[in-house]
Amino acid sequence: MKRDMVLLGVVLVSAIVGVVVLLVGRPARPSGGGPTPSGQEGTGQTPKQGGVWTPRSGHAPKAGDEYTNPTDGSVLVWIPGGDFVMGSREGEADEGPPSRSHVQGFWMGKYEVTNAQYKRFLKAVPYRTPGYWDEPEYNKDDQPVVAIIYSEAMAYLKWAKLRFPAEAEWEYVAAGGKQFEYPTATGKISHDLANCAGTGGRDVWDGVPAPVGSFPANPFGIYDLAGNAWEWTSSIYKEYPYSATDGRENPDPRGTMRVMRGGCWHFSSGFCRTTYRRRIASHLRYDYVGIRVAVSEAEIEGGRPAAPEGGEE
Ligand SMILES: [Ca+2]
Repeated sequence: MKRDMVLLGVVLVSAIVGVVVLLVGRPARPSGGGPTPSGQEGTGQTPKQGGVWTPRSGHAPKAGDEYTNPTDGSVLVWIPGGDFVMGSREGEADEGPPSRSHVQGFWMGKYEVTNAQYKRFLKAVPYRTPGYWDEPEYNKDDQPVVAIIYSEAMAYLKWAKLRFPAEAEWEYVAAGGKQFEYPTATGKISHDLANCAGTGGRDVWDGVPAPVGSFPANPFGIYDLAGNAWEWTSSIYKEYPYSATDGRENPDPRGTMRVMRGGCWHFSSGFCRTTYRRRIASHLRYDYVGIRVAVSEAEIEGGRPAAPEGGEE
């Protein structure tokens, strides 16, 4: 069990008083993790299957269709666009005011990016290894890659020809089309539904990340939005209402506070709430922060241009 109680104390106190400044990063340790050819394999229940889609399918993807990104092996699920209410009046002050938001259809990673995938990246692009890369609690192929800073995650995404989900995209999927309070299979939270701090039920991972896909998928067929690795988004932390065009989607990683979503194995389940926003400085490295991928159809080589706004569904 990897617990830095001082760090945990600092972080929890920060959360409680609302001074959410994550001051203490953990440095990466040098290592020489070898590459493996394995792709992305979940170990949990199989969700409802869509079809297999490729840019050569000759038709628009449908909800639940799966596309496998050839570079990194990420399986992505087609999320049909739609409207939803982003934010909440009942959570922290920065979760409101709630506002109606539109999300274009896009592809979202079915699982968190795994260590096996990150090994493929490191084999292709010599790069700094993540923190804890040599430690068996963290470095199994089917665990999510963690302890990477924002710019390292961006380097992975550039190589993979993918991107982060924006905060609005993440929350739209997390709500499950049903305004779920928690981004799980049922909208509730328990150790049968997510890997959060502590154990119980299906959650047998005490203080470590679980293999991706160890819990049931959400209604869109996406795993581990709640818990396991906390997930970087592309969005700079700013007040609501969310607007993709007000500068918060500027990709320059320098000196920014980004939003991460979904809670993690290291924190209690309340942090997994669908609308909970966690700000994190882009240079910080934590052993509970990982990568969720996304891509628009138009960003895939051979994919179709984006549908005009409002004319998609
Ligand atoms: Ca997660």
